Amino acid sequence: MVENIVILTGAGVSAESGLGTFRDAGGLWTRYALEDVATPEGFARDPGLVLEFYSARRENCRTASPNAAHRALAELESAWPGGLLLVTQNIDDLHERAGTRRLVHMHGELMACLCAACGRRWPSAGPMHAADRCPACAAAAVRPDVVWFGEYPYHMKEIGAALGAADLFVSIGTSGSVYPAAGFVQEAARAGARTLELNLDPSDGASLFDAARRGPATELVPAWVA
Ligand code: BJW
Repeated sequence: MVENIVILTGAGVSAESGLGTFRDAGGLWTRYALEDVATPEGFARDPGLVLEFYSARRENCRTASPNAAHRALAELESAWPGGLLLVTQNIDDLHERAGTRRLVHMHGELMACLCAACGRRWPSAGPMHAADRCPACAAAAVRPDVVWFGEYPYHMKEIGAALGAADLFVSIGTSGSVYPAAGFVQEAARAGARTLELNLDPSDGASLFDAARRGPATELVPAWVA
């Protein structure tokens, strides 16, 4: 019997809300070098470029709306009597805006800032500039509160505990190419969970899942939740 569910989402779940994925044709990493905009070294080299990149994504996110997949997951959460944790790799806030409450953003949040000097984090939705100062220590080291390559993702302890207790693990709209998220399917399977992938294309780890359904998230997720 399924009691505890862990759901992992990636950029594919927000694609039909108009937010670009990373590795699909025309995706963000085909237009920007990830070394320049998604690493601490890139930020140190050219903070202005990185802040421009994330300020533009804030603007896109503000004008986007949750889609049928986000809404179906929020409905599942409110109807599900057992344990449920939604782990999103996405930095957008569309799951929250659809009504999901039991979620963690393992790669951080677009609408928040982090001071690279003192570690203070605070909500912030507007454009960011290299001259912006931290409200706590006044350093001009303000960056988006997101997890770049080489940095440690957020909430790993909570995620590990949920995976260890999972009866069902469902991965939605992610290419399975970025660790540690790409390893969650194996972690859940080791704990005895059944595993299901809902994705447009087979992910890098597709063969690791017990079952898979292919198609757009706005069709697959409502059909799975129903
Ligand atoms: C649809 C659809 C539709 C489209 N419907 N589907 C082990 C082995 C090898 C390397 C490593 C390793 N461990 C760590 C590394 C290094 C590195 C890494 O993984 N590198 C790989 C490239 C190999 N990882 C890290 O550095 C991470 N930190 C770390 O590991 O710390 C140490 C540690 C070790 C062990 C435990 C714990 C910690 C940090 C990774 C940070 C990633 N950051 C980014 C940017 C965040 C900010 C931002 O958004 O700008 O996160 S990169 C980017 O990729 C973003 C995403 O969250 C992430 C995943 O992308 P996602 O969501 O899968 O998107 P896509 O575009 O790849 O795929 C979309 C999918 O959707 C496709 O499959 C489509 O088919 C599908 N799709 N439309 C349904 N309508």
